[in-house]
Amino acid sequence: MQNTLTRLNPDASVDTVCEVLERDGGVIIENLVDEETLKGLWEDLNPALENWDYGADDFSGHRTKRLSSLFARTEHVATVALKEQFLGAARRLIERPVPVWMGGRRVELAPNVQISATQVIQIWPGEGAQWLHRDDMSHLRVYPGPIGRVQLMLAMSDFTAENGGTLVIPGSHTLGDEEPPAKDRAVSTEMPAGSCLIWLGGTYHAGGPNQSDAPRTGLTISMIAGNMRQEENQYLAVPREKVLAYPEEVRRLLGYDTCPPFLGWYESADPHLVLQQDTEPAEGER
Ligand SMILES: O=C(O)CCC(=O)C(=O)O
Ligand SMILES: [Fe+2]
Repeated sequence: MQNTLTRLNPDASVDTVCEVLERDGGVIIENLVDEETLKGLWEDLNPALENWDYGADDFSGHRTKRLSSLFARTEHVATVALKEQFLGAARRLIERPVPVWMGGRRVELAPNVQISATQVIQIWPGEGAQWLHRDDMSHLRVYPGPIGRVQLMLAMSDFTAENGGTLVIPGSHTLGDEEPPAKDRAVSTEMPAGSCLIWLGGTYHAGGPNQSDAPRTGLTISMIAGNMRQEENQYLAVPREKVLAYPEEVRRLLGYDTCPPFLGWYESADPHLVLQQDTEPAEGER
C-alpha cells in the first residue's frame, strides 16, 4: 500500500487527479489557489473566526474553531469550489451511471454532484489528534462501495506535521468495514498555504495534533452525490439573495437542482427555475 501522498502541479489534468485519487484515496495539489483568493478569504472570514468559540466535543475539537455557512460569508469560496481539478474530479468520480429497470427498459441513471458542507477548521496549539474516520460515515456508507463523496482541504495557512496538517491513510478508501484504521499508516499533509488536499469520502483521515505555537487554518468543501442529504443545510446557511448573486452553476451546486430521476423538485418543477421567480406561485396557479 502507498505510504505517501502524491503531489501534483496546479495544471494537473482531471484525468491525472482521478487516477491518483482512485489509486491512493488522496492527493495534494500544490498552489491551486492564487494569492488574491487566499487574501480575500482571510479578509472575509478572519473577523468572524477571531470571535469564534472552540468546539464542544472531542470530534469537533476543544481547541479547534469551526466556521461554516461559507457561501454566505465569502464569494471567494466559489472560486475554490469551482476549481476544475476538484469539481471536475468530483463529477467524474461521483456521476457514474447505475443501471435500473423502467418497465422492460434497462436505463442508466447517474446522480449529479452537490455541495455538502463548507467549513474553516482552525486547529489551535495544544489540540490533540482527532480520531481517524471516513467522512462517509455521515451517510452510513458501507465498504467496499462506490464513490459518493470527494472533499477538498485548502491550506489557508501552511500545513506541517507539527501544526496539525491533516492525517491521511493513503490507500485506505478500499478497506472493508471490518478493518479498523491503523494509526501508524497515517501520514501528515504538508503543504504551503494555497495548496489543497483532495480526498475521497472513504479515505481514513483526521485533523492532526497541533504541537506548534500558531494555529493551523484550513478550509474544507465537500461534494457529494445528489441523492445523499447535504451535511450542512445550505437552504438555511445561505440567504436567498446571496444564492441569487452566484452564477447558475453555483446555485445548482448549493442544492437548487434536481438529481435524476426524481429528487429535489418543487411543485414538479426544477427548483432552480423557481428560485429565480420573484414570488411564490399562488395555490392552483400552476
Ligand atoms: O482539520 C482537518 O485537518 C480534518 C478535520 C476532519 O477530518 C473533520 O473534521 O472531519
Ligand atoms: Fe473528516
